Amino acid sequence: MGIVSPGFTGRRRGGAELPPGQYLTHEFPVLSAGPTPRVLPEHWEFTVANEAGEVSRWDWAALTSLPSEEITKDLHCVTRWSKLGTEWKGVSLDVLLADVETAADYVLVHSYGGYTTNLPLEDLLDGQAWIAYEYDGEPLAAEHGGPARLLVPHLYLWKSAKWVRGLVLSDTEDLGFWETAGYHEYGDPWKEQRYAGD
Ligand SMILES: Nc1nc2c(c(=O)[nH]1)N[C@H]1C(S)=C(S)[C@@H](COP(=O)(O)O)O[C@H]1N2
Ligand SMILES: [Mo]
Repeated sequence: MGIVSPGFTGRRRGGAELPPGQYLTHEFPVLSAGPTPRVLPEHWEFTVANEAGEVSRWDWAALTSLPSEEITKDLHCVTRWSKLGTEWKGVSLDVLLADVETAADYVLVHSYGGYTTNLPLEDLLDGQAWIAYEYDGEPLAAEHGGPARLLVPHLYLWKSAKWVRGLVLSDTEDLGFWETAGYHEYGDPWKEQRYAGD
């Protein structure tokens, strides 16, 4: 005879509940819409352009000399896998955007290789997003976005642009690669915002 807990609906593991429609994996699948760009750290740069077109730049030495954080986060991919407790090191977007003058509401994230994704600027602030360059204590592997990727784990993982090269801040919302193809413009896994209109 099984024991059924009344009212139990979420699947729990280590106290964490999975968002609706997700399953747990211990793998770290690679999902890339094209070939893996090979960007050497010495050729890497990250730029932020504000709505006035003013550009701030960081090369690899500048990025890695900024204060970094070690963070542990759950990842939720729209293809339904979730991976819990992943460990990263990176620089908070709060640090990178501190001196950027802007009143913009939206961001289009650009990657080496041409991938783009959009999100509200406020979702990059207040300890919600990082430019991550280590995974599990090692330099971030190229197939997972190395040398550095955006990590914005409270949204579906397609928002976490691998091989990130810059942000363009804007008063209007321009859609990125998957958002243009019919995926949700925001992508909250807890609200199951997979496709436009969800
Ligand atoms: N530049 C770039 N970033 C990207 C993608 C991509 O194709 N290109 N795929 C996105 C998608 S759909 C997912 S699920 C995650 C996968 O990250 P992973 O390959 O490290 O698991 O990267 C996201 N970031
Ligand atoms: Mo994805």
